Amino acid sequence: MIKINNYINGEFQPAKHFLEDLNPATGEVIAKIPKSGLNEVEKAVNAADEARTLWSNIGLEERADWLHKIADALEARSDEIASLESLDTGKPIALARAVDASRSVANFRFFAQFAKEFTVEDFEMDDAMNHVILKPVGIAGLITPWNLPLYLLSWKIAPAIVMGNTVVAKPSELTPLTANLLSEVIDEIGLPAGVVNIVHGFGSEAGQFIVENSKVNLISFTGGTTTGKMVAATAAPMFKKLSLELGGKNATIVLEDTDLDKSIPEIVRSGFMNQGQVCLCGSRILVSDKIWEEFVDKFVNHVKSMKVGDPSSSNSDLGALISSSHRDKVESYIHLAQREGGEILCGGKSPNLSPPFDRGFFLEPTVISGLSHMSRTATEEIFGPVVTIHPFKSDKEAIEMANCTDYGLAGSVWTGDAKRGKELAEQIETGMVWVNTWLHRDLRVPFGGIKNSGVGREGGRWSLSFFSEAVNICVKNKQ
Ligand code: TXE
Repeated sequence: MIKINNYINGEFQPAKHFLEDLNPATGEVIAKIPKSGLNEVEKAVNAADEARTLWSNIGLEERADWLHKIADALEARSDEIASLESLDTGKPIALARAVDASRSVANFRFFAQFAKEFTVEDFEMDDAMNHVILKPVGIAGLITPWNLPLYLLSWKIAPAIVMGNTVVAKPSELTPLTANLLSEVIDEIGLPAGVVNIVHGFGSEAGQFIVENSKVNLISFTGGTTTGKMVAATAAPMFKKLSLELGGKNATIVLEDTDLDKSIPEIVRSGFMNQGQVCLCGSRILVSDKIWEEFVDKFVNHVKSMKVGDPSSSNSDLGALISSSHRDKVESYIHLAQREGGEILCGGKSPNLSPPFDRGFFLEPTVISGLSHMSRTATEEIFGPVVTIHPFKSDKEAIEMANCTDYGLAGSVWTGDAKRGKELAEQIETGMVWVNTWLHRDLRVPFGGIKNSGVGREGGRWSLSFFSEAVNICVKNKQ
């Protein structure tokens, strides 16, 4: 049994009460984590407050060096990050290695380098010069979800601290283990006390207290749209800087001229990566009626060939969902789809696995057709291994269907004609669209959504701008 503590002011501090953390693949308790309340959050905020002056004064170059030290120490523990992430989330180990472990290191390295090269323009007038400088915002409250735990935590901590802010972070109570590893790394390398404070616990308690705290100047939140609304309602009247990365119901548009043999493996990946628990997953597949039968046949065969099981096995393509209640929610959408007239083409139930995995929260990858594109199943975020497929007759109809939900996070277009793909992509109302690829990430580009998928952009200069205050100093040439 792992027992973890909060990391506050450069020390591991126990809380009065603890929560249990489960292995989603077996249902077993694997760790006890602090159930932090107001007291713990206030201690963390005070530590972050005390560290502010020192941290903002040491300068960007030195802060960037600290990011490299964190990256080096994380990289040395990459295998451990992958194992802990797989254990805690139920995701396949190969995925945890390729995506979670490597991106967590890359996030620190990227922002260390990018911040050093980042320049802000000066604006010349006839009789004066405007100098724009970037100052730290202050204390950053960072709240992250369970689907990509260290990947998303590092995506926020790295730009926050390199720009001179100090941090109070709350990882998801469902997946605290790699945040604890990050606390160990930060402690090991001797990052000045109070710069990064990590507080564990429930969102409605520790998370809410961070958002409510008047000393916390900025909130960066990734999670569900309903929680995002609550976070915004608390933070907005206090005029905190706010970035919200929320849910999605992303369309995958497959045109008649696409090479199906090349694109289907990628479209399957976009639907089912991490058991469909990625906000960018393409969970609504819109297919040209000219290739409908061939697509459905090949796509379903590919999905049926995927193996669900032990996340620590390199043979598993899909692992477990995050929790029993989350699997119930996903299953309730499969039942809803049947009531809405959908036909389950494959999956739809829990697989038969041998002990101890028979107690885990597994679900077969599920493909549903025959639903209206306006049905609840096809427009609400399910966040599981469930995709719906729908035929369309024209490009215009594909765009109308793609834009029919309240979400606006991402999407993809698959075609043999990249120019046509880009033209269609421009008409999709989301923050990000891929053409003939999916989740192909350049960390310099803007990341974020519109409509109910969130507010603001992170990534590259958008992160650096969000985690700083731009101040203009206008100097007149002569008195
Ligand atoms: O997210 P929550 P959950 C979506 C997905 C999923 C749904 C719920 O649809 O089914 O969200 O997932 C903290 N004040 N996404 O329940 O509750 C919480 O402790 C401050 C999409 O995990 O939004 C956790 O640290 N914080 C998403 C974080 O918020 C609060 C990824 C996210 O939890 C809080 C995950 C409060 N009042 C789920 N309440 C994506 N876009 O990637 C909770 N939290």
